[in-house]
Amino acid sequence: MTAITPLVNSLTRRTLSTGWDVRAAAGPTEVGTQRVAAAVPGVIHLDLLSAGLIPDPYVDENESKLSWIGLVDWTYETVLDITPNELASSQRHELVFEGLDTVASVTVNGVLIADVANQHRSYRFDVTNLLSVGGNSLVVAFRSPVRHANAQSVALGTRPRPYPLPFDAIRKSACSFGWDWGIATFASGIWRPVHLDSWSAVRLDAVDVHASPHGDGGTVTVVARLARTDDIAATLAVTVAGCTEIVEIAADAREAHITVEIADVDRWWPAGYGEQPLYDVNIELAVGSSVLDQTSRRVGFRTLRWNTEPDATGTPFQLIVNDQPVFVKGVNWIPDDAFPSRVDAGRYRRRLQQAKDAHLNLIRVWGGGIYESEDFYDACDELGLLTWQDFLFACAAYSEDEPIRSEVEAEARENVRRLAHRASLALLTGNNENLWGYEDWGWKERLDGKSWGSYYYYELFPTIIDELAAHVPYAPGSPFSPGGQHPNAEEHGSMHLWEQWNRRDWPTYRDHTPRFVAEFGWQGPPTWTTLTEAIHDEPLTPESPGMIVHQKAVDGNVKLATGLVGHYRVPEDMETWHWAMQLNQANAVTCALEWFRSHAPHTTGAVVWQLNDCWPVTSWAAIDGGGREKPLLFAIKNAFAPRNVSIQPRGDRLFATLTNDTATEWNGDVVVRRRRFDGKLLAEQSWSVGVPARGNITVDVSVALGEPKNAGGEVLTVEGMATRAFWFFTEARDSALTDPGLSASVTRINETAFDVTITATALVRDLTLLIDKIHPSARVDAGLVTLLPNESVVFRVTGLSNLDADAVLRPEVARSGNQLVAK
Ligand code: BMA
Repeated sequence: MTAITPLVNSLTRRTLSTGWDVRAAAGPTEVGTQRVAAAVPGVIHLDLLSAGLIPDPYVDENESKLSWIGLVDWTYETVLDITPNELASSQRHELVFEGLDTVASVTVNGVLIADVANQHRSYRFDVTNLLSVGGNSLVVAFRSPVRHANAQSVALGTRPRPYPLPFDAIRKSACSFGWDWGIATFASGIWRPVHLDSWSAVRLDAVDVHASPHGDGGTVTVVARLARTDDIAATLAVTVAGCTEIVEIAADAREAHITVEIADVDRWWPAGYGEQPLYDVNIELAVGSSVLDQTSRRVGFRTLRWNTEPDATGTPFQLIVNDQPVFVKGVNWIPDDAFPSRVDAGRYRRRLQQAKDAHLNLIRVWGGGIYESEDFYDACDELGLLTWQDFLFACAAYSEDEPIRSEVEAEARENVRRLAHRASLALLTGNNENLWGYEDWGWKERLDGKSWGSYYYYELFPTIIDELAAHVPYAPGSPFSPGGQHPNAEEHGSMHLWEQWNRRDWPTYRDHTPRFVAEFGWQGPPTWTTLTEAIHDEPLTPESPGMIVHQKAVDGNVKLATGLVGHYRVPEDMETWHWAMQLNQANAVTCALEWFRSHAPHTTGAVVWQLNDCWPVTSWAAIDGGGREKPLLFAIKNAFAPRNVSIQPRGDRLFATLTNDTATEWNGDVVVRRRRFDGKLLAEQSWSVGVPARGNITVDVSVALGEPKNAGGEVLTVEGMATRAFWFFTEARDSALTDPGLSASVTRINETAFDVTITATALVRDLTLLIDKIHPSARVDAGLVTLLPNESVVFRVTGLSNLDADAVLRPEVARSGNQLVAK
């Protein structure tokens, strides 16, 4: 028993976001050593940019002109004023860094308190004995991440990776060294908030919360780990849905457990399956009647598992939420900005809402980026977007030696803890493509016995998850096959399909019936506005200097062109080239998604590479670096509509698949018609169909329709039940598409919204409004619409205050496949 009476005032948190400056301390600085005001959280590029010392890294050829920044040591400093009362009123003062990017020493009043080198974890340092009344100097001195990574790579032994710089030898976002869609920034900075926590007696150190439903009710368990300055008895109270449970904590206890039973809870469901009720779990640590520390978590009640029970055709990878199988309509996510500190809650919310509006239900956070922020996960919980977070390892072999080994363990523990309570969290995976790389990319010879990361994926991560969050599903990698099969085996687990983009054409997606596709995709340029805001080449061509800087894929432009020529000729003028490549991107992914979806439940999900971009670039993204929607997003939206019909070839026959991703049966009549492009009906047959809830039916539609007499001038439709699919008997380039003869009328809906009705006199393929060309912030709700002669479609255009029909009808705005064919 301690005799003294400890201070029992509550923890105060002071956020240290002001008064920082930064200067070059060593290295090839091109801005001298002047002090510049620094944003915290932030990174050096953004500080130099706001000081007017560098041009925008995203524009023209600035990327390479700014690469010196990554070779410089940057020192951040501030003065922390402490009042006598502040100093005296708490027993303990701790500096909390939520994130330092990346290699830094931290000094308080001239005393070195830490050397750190991991972007992916937070730090808490006891500075009680270093602070004094008045101004206290706080210095965070970053060292060049490029030089550090190079030195580490030599010290640890260099290992196989797809890009020249050793991103694998430093615990820093891999893509900050550049990627096949990413600018290399080599940023340094205090990229997440900094606080001073002052407290006495006892505080909450780590809190693990887990919500699980059973029957109509639910259980919330809370395990709180405590930090103490004093052995003092305390109480822990947990309140959720109006129910409170309290436990006594003995004076020497370091841990407390509470279970709250709730009689009635509403289940959390993924988007498209139900609502997303969330419950606040409020946790209070008190001594007597004084609350010393408190925190909260938002949880949802759902069960979630992946079925990997081998079946007749292999090993499924099937998501089951609340006992309901879920067809995964997914996208891969990369950092939404190469400087992630400037992505705020609103931007996360907008981006994820765009995903939800495209009927997506899962977001995979790719392992070459970051552990996403609380704002990201909050939005996913609220929107019903399931999340899948990779541990941060991508496309490379990683050392298992110190100092990397301990850093990996620390970051994994912290991030498992941080994310485990999330209703949206559906999966953690060990890495991106490393298991596959080890098998197929010649690593074994290169490594010659050196470690490559298998310890992390097969031992460390499962052990940590078992200890801290046993309810969270885990797979050692993406792709991964359970049962010791080749990691990218089509019949087992998850698969990445890259041959189509890299070497084969997109109709060959139909050569594959994977159990689950976790990555596949096709490149296309950003929207015209995003492209021309960033690239000012004169002339602007696919190969002009700025365009090349903003195309990072190996042989990217060659693959774009070879991937197009089977379908459309490569246009000569830039603006038509831009449309052709965007259209081909959309068509490639449409082909794949409709095919994969038609094979449900053999195939249980498709995750498109990739939703977003981190800067303006030609890439696989559906939403570009300016946040604008590319035609690909409409391809995803159409293919993933809750109810849809598509037509595919299987063998020498054509089949229509009706897919019903709703909870009610879908009944009606569908009519199959073969028509001439001018509309004349050549053959027709109808069926009454009943598509079960969450099910598919596939119908052979070749029956009785006969062979086309003029393949390039006929089209097959399957229509009815408020949906329609088209099948063309030849590639568009070989078809008789003509000028569609478009006319338009515009109706104002409100200050910033219009309905645009477009009518086509001739058959039009993939009619799409490149609406950003009318106004940079305009948006349209649909795209890639095919119309038969004399049909109309209504587009809702928002985000602009004036719109007239002539502007919409400009050929560079109202785009179609016809424009790429018709003379
Ligand atoms: C996959 C991804 C990324 C890459 C993409 C496109 O391998 O995991 O590494 O950007 O392909 O090449």
